[in-house]
Amino acid sequence: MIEQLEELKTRALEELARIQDLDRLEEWRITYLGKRSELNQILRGIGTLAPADRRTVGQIANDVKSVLEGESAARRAQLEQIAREAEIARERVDVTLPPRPIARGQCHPLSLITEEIVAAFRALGYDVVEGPEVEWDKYNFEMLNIPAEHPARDVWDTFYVKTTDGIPQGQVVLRTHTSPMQIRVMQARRPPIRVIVPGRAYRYEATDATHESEFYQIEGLAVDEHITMADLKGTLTAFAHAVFGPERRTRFRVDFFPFVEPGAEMAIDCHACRGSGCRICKNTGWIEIMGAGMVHPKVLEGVGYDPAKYTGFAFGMGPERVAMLKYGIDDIRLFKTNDLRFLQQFR
Ligand code: YSA
Repeated sequence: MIEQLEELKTRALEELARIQDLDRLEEWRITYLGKRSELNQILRGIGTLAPADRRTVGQIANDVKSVLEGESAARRAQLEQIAREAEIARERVDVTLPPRPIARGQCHPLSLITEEIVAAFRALGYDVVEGPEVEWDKYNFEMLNIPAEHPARDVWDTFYVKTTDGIPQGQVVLRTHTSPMQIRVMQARRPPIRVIVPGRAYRYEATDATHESEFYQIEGLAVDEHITMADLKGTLTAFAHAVFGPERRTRFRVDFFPFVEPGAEMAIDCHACRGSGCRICKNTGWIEIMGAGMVHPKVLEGVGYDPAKYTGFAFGMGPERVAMLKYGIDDIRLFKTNDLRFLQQFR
């Protein structure tokens, strides 16, 4: 039996030395150390031996068992280490490879120009407010001194919104300009007021290179005691210098809007030809950029302000047109076609 144990030990250790993977090692364990292994049978049979042999054989059998257990544990540790190293080698990442470029989004040119215009007015102390695009006729026209049937309504080709819930037809419009926000702001606040209102406006107009039926406007309003036309000119000239450059000259000429008196149109000298006349300025040397004026006393009265105490100025411009002038874009429709070759030029 002692010989059998020695032979078993030698055989098991030789086999163990040849094992190269963990599955095979498990098979080996079952064969040599498992419940039904030869060694286990010997151990179980020890009780049947003569008492004198029992001790010696038991001692040797237990030694064989602990040698096999120790050696197989060492082999297992070795094989696990090899497997780990192989896995690490398989998953190796070459950190020196250049990364794939990340596609970055960017702001739309209209967002950029709007931010630039808004920043110019913020620097002058203006708040930014926004208002509804679906508007009451009362704010879009009536309270801006444009009563029903007034010929000035023809200037704004209006989309009327179908109404329900007992609201009479013709009372709700898609705002044709951002000017109704003048009324909403004056009703909600008391002077001094200085606000700038970017937002969408809608007109029932045929689309061409300079017109869309859905476009943006940026409205401005300042109301306080002692505001004069000089404040209007100073403010709008500061804006033109901030957005178009400090060397720009400005020109104010009389214009008519029912909600201002006097009304003005503001132009800047053409940046392309420096005022000498070219295709962009239609040979006039000047480019018109916005409507403006002193808030009409009737408009002030309409919101409960005393025109003897308060005066103010207002203005409205189209950021698409400002962007077109600044960047030399010749068709307003380019802003909406989503052509990346166009959009990626503005960062
Ligand atoms: C005037 C005086 C004030 O005290 C305050 C505001 C105004 C502006 C007035 N509410 C208004 O809407 N004037 S406007 O009809 O001449 O439009 C102003 C600007 O909006 C235009 O200069 C143009 O840049 C832009 N715009 C108008 N219709 C457009 C358009 N842009 C693109 N497509 C259209 N269909």
